[in-house]
Order: sequence, then structure tokens, then C-alpha cells
Amino acid sequence: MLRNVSTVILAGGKGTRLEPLTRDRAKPAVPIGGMYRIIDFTLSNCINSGLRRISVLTQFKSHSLNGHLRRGWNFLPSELGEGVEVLPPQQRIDENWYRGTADAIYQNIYSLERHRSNEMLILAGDHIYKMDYSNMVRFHREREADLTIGCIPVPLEETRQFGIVETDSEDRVTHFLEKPATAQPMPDDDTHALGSMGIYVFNTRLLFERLCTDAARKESSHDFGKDIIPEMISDGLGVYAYRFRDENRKAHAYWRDVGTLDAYYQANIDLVDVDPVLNLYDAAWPIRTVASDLPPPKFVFGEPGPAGHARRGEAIDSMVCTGCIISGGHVRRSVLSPGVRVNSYATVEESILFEGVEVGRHCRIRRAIIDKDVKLPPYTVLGYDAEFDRSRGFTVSELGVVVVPKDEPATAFRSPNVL
Ligand code: ADQ
Ligand code: ADP
Repeated sequence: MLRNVSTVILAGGKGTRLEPLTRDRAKPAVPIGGMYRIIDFTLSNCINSGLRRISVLTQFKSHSLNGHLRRGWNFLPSELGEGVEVLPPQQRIDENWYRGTADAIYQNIYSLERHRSNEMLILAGDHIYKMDYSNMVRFHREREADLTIGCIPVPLEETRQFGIVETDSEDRVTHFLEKPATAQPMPDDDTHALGSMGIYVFNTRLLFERLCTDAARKESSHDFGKDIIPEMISDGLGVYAYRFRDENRKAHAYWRDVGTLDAYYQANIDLVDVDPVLNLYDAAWPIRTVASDLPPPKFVFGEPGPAGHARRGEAIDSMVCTGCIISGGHVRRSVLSPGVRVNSYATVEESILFEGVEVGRHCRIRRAIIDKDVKLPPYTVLGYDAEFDRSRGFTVSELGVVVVPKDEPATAFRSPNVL
């Protein structure tokens, strides 16, 4: 059913609000859930939905993303026209970097035309969710739509972050506003408006026509939400809203645009809930990633300290990846990427530790995100005093999550005078 659909994943946004995690990697390449990268969710959705022709448009800081795609996502048979193809900016049409999301597709139009698809599914590389796109394509065909927008209810106070859609009773979009300060609630829910998930099914031919017209316009920002969609609606084309629902739970589905540090942090912590809405252990919808060849995680009864008492190395309500060694330390409600060490008398709570992080003896870590390969010297305290954390140069999010950047040297962790 999806043979004539080609998929484009926009993976080029700067991700400035995720700094310092995006200091030298693109947002879709930011690690999440211990062993995944953010883009693994969208790519797994594609494979699980039966989509086999996938182009990933990269732009900024794509080295880490390219490496990940090459190592983890090159298993489809290219001789059958299947595969995950990376399209870096080619500057074939225009010497500028992409000016907006529509421009990113327009500048790759020659490569994408080769797919001779009927429909093009446009996705984002920075969303956390599990979705079967075949239902959305089916909806698009049944309505004989020109464009179908994937939609989900969003709280009224967050309309500034989303495209907001109003529909008639047949799901046809009557109004679309990109990131308005206020919006009308949905008829059946007065606390939510209908938000665009930024994912689209277009009829390919029509999409290319609209992109060529848009590209010639000086006054356009060359963006789907700001330009292409509102113009298609005012030109009377068939624009429809497909409501993304969780068929199993009969509830609002889980979907997160992890645009801010707090949203990113929460999406990780959601995964360690005892009964998570987005369940990674659901064999019917596997999330794939690069396979690790590290040894199994190991839990060690730590060495006795000066007072003679040893501590159990343990992790509870947590996800602990391969190659980790928890030796006499205590981990709670946290996510540990491969190769993390937690040493005796250390506590790690509600934290996200990236690959290769070492937590020295007697450290106390709470509500922290610690980037790759950081070695915390013994007695480091993080996440207990936002002012102190800021004074050492660390980023502290609005909701008080402290972030330690990649390769931060041990000298950055001077301890408070009073422990
Ligand atoms: P935003 O997410 O704010 O809103 P945008 O920053 O344009 O929109 O990013 C959309 C996607 O395209 C992201 O995956 C991003 O990484 C990527 N991207 C951005 N600029 C790019 C470029 N120049 N080249 C390649 N890729 C690029 C959009 C919609 C809203 C909708 C939200 C939902 O505009 O209507 O509500 O997504 O998250
Ligand atoms: P990150 O900090 O996001 O982990 P890395 O660049 O260290 O970024 O690694 C991400 C991916 O990039 C990995 O899959 C790795 O194989 C690949 N990679 C890293 N360094 C290189 C390199 N020098 N040459 C080729 N691939 C690399």
C-alpha cells in the first residue's frame, strides 16, 4: 500500500534551545533513552509502517547524525530502490543554506523526483512518538486530499509553539495559523486546540508545483507552516487534518516535540515510569538503533569504606545500558547510556547520563543531564543548588535541570564549601 509513497525526514533544524547538547551534534542525533538517538523514533515508525524509501535531509553539524545513520540504518536493499538515503545540502539550485522547511525540500527536488512517488510523506527528525503512518496515508487517499496534516490536541497555553488548525465537521481545514499567541479551543475540549504535528502527506506533483511557485517569491519565508499551508487553504485546495490517536489506549497519544531542555529531560524521564505511555518494551512496535557490542551491565557490591560498611551497587526505576558498571553506587529514576560507571557512595537520581560518563565516589547528582565522556571527580554535587551550578558555568533549565556539556574538564566541578 505504501509502495508509491516516498518519505522525507527533515533533520536540519539548529536545535538552539537544546544547547549545550546540540553544541556539536544536530538535534536528531541527540541521545535519548540511553541507547537511542532522537531520529530513531521517526525512522522506526517508518520501517514499522512499511515505508521503505526514506530520504533524510541534513544540514547543520551532521557528522554525528551521518555516522549514526550509516552504522544503524543501512540495512534496506538499495538494489530494490529501498533505503535510508542521506541528502546533505547540495546547493544545486541555490547558493544559500536552506531558508526554511519548504526550501529544504525544494533544493532537493531533483533527487526526490527520481522516486516517482504519488505521495510524499514529510516528517520531522526530532519528535518522540510511535505512529503508524499507513493510517494517515489511508485517510489522505479516502478524502482525496491534496494535503493531509497530522494533528494532535495541544494545551491552549502552548499554542505559540505549534501550527494551530481549525476544521469543519468533515476534518477539512478551514483555518491554519502558525504559532499564534491565542487560539480557539476545539469544539469538544475547551482546554485544548488542535495542533499540527508538523508532519504532512502531500500529493507529490502538487507539492512540487507549489514549491516551485514559492521558491520564486521574494516575500516568502519558504516554510510549510508560514507559507505553503495557508496559501493552499486560501486557494481552496483540499487540506485535511488527520487526528493522531492512540488506538490501544483510547486516549491522547504520546507525542513530544523535544524542542527545549525541559521537554527533552521529561521525555527521558517518562521512559522510566513504571507504566510508561510510550513503552519501549512493546514487541509489536520495536524502536531500532545502532547495536552495541559492549558487555552486559554489571552491578557490584562496592568496596568497604573507612567505616567498614560496603554498599550495594544498585539501580531502581531506571534504564541501564550495556557496558555500565554500578559499583557500590545508588541509581534511581535515571537513564544510563552505554559505558557509564557509578562508584561507591555515589547517588544518581532523576538524571540522564550519556555514554562513558563516570560518577566518582561520594558524588550526589540530582536532576542532571550529563553529556558524553564527562568524568565527575569524587564529591561532586550537581542539581542541588541552581545558583551554585550556574556559577560553575553550567546551564540550568527553566525547571531547574542542570546540564553538563560534553568533555567538561574535571576542574569545572569545584565542590561547595559545605557538603
Ligand atoms: P517547528 O518545529 O517550530 O514547527 P521548524 O523549526 O521549521 O518548525 O522545524 C520543522 C522540522 O524541520 C524540524 O524537524 C527541524 O529539525 C527541521 N528543519 C527546520 N529547518 C530546517 C532546514 N532549514 N533544513 C532542514 N530541516 C529543517 C513545525 C510546524 C508547526 C508544527 C510543529 C510541530 O511549522 O506548524 O506545529 O512543527 O512540532
Ligand atoms: P556524539 O557526541 O553525538 O555521540 P560522535 O561524533 O562522537 O557524536 O558519534 C556519533 C556517530 O558518529 C557514531 O555513530 C560514530 O560512528 C560516528 N563517528 C564519530 N566520529 C567519527 C569519525 N571520526 N569518523 C566517522 N564516524 C564517526
